[in-house]
Amino acid sequence: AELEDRLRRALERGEIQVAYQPLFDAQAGRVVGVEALAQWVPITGRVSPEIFIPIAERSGLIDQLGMQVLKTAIEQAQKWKTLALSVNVSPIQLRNPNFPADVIRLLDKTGFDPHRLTLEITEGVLMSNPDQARRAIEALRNIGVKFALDDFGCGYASIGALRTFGFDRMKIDRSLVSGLKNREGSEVLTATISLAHALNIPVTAEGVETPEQMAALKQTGCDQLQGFLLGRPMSGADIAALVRSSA
Ligand code: G
Ligand code: G
Ligand code: MN
Ligand code: NA
Repeated sequence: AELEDRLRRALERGEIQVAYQPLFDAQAGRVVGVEALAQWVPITGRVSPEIFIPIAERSGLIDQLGMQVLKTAIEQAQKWKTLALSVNVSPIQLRNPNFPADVIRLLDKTGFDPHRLTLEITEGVLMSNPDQARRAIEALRNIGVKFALDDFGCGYASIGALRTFGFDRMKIDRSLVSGLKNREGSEVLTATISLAHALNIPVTAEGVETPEQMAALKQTGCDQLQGFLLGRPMSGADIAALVRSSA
């Protein structure tokens, strides 16, 4: 509860920051977008999102946190003109009946092009309350917002979910990418990418850490690459510099 109180105060003071990890077109090698990642760095030392996101989810703070991250990221992305923006959305947020209207209001107020925005969700949300999730996804897709199925291959994400919910992108979990080192792992990865492409869904590979992984992913026709090899989460200013240097 101590951490929860501190998180509540940090949110009130606007102390949750956002880092941006670049997303690269696999063939052209250019930066085509960023993933926004929430960061909390109190003077006592950085707290990992793997700690504070679950706290926010349990304590009812996730709606506020999620909208703060989205607003910060949109305002930042407006300075970049064309880069696509991906933002993570918690299953709890998607279950909130106000979520679609809140996002639409923010897009209206900022004038941000909905087509530049992708919301990343994990399959958990589709299991627990599929009808509510479907309504929220439909309402936002109607105005042009895209949806990515995050962490594919680590849990029980199904082919069914990919089709039924009409995802615009699949993000392959980094555990599948690290499995590339053996033959079985690389066949699973190739099959996963073929599956997405058979459904006309482009694929982003996460957790690309080595040149060998990058080469193998390009070879299999993976569309986008993300990972420490290509770029760590960084400030908005550093993204602008990276775009200038990679243009
Ligand atoms: O930044 P890092 O890789 O440590 O993030 C760890 C986890 O926290 C990832 O699963 C990521 O999706 C999640 N995460 C990061 N930022 C946000 C956010 O703004 N909202 C939600 N719901 N999850 C986030
Ligand atoms: O669950 P999600 O895909 O949103 O997680 C994003 C998290 O993955 C971020 O915390 C980010 O720091 C982390 N991440 C991004 N690239 C890499 C990578 O190449 N290796 C590892 N280990 N983590 C990564
Ligand atoms: Mn993500
Ligand atoms: Na992911």
